[in-house]
Amino acid sequence: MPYADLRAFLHRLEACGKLRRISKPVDKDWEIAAVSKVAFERIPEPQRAALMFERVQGFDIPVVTGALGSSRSIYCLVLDCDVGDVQRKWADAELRPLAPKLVSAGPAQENVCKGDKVDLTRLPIPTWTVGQDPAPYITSGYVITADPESHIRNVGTYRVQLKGPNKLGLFINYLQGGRLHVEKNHQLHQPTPVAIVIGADPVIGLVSVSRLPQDMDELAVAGALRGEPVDVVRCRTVDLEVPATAEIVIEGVIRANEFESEGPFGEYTGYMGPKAMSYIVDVQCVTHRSRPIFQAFISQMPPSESSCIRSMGREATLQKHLAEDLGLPVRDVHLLEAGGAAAFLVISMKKNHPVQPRTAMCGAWSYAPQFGKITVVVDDDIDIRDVNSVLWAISFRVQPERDVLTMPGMAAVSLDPSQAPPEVPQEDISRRVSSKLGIDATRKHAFPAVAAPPKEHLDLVRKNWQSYGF
Ligand SMILES: Cc1cc2nc3c(=O)[nH]c(=O)nc-3n(C[C@H](O)[C@H](O)[C@H](O)COP(=O)(O)O)c2cc1C
Ligand SMILES: [Mn+2]
Repeated sequence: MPYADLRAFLHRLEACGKLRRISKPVDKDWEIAAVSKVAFERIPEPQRAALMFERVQGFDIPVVTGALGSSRSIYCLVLDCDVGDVQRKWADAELRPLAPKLVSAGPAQENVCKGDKVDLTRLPIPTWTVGQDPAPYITSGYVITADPESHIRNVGTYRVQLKGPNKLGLFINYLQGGRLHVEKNHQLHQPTPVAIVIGADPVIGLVSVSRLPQDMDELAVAGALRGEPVDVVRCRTVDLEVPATAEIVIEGVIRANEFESEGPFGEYTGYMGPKAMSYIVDVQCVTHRSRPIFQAFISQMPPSESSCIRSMGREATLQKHLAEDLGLPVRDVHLLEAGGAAAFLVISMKKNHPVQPRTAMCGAWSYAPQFGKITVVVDDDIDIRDVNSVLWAISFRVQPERDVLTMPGMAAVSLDPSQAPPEVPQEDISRRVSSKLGIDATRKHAFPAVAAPPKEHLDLVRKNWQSYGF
């Protein structure tokens, strides 16, 4: 049974012991960020839970963080599958998307505030990097736009700065789906209708943070992932549709060809992302459920919820591309969380031709140009989720002159602070171009046997482990 909404999923998390309710009153302007961060650092990954801040001082709306990706097992609960099935689930959903179903009414519009009644300061939007972010930020908006020509919808999560009771700043980086829609409208000197969804069936959150082909409707992929179409309702003031069971929906328009300073913002790289000249959203309507829940993603320094949810979905779609579309003998792909699930990519393969490692690198770089600034290819005996194992392969299966390549003039990892100092504007072209490093750490010839006690001896000792006094 798919989750009907965010609430149904939170109930499931609670039943699995993966929702922690915090009843102590908290200040949204520093405490939610700090408690979420300490929870991330104190609680080992397998035991991490979503955090429900029930009493946010000055607001009657609770805030939930870590609901979709404070651990891999929570991510798997969203998809309702085992870790080993995540990639298959994504691949199937992309092959057989299921279009959303338009319904005439939904709880997302139980309450409607239009025009003068709109007041975004009544939402408990947290401040994250206190003293550095200029304002509160919505970190888990599912930003919906439509292509002005094809009308194909895009859903993407982009940072949203609170600028006033009915004004937001929206940062959509280059190469992103939503940005293409805005740029097409800019060419025509028209504003871009936008709907920002906060809190919905968690599967919608996962497609929102995942890069899918531009002609693919993320809500249709969400439908396939959940096994039933997503019910959508028409927005009240813009020509868009939103999930019918969303908690909160902000409707507005992105001004045509107007930009305003937005940021800096504490980013997924673990550094402050520079100020940018970003889009301006004039908000004309807010709809919400009765007793809505405000959801936020935990980002900043990896590992974070942001790096967890990005890595799992990105790995799945990249694996499918390399193995199924290109037919390469790729076994596993991993975007290290230390690299914000973007900068550092490792691919394992059962190579049967010496050019395949480089083919895999090029395949990854062309499919996802901003990822894998450092890309390492290893043989399939290496567990690429074990950093030590990867570094072992790099140490002893690589001859730098023969096996390392750099490729200039490639796309940059977004917001990579090694590109340029903070004073260089975000829009500067130098921030978009980067070189790539490829390391072929597969064996190029027969290798000596691995030096370890014979397997039968190790198995015997493992069996009798306690007899050695451990
Ligand atoms: C917490 C979080 C915050 C994000 N913030 C931004 C952002 O501000 N701008 C941006 O371009 N991408 C941001 N992303 C990445 C996009 O969500 C991701 O690239 C996604 O694929 C975008 O959807 P699209 O491919 O349909 O454009 C963020 C992701 C997460 C998980
Ligand atoms: Mn997209």
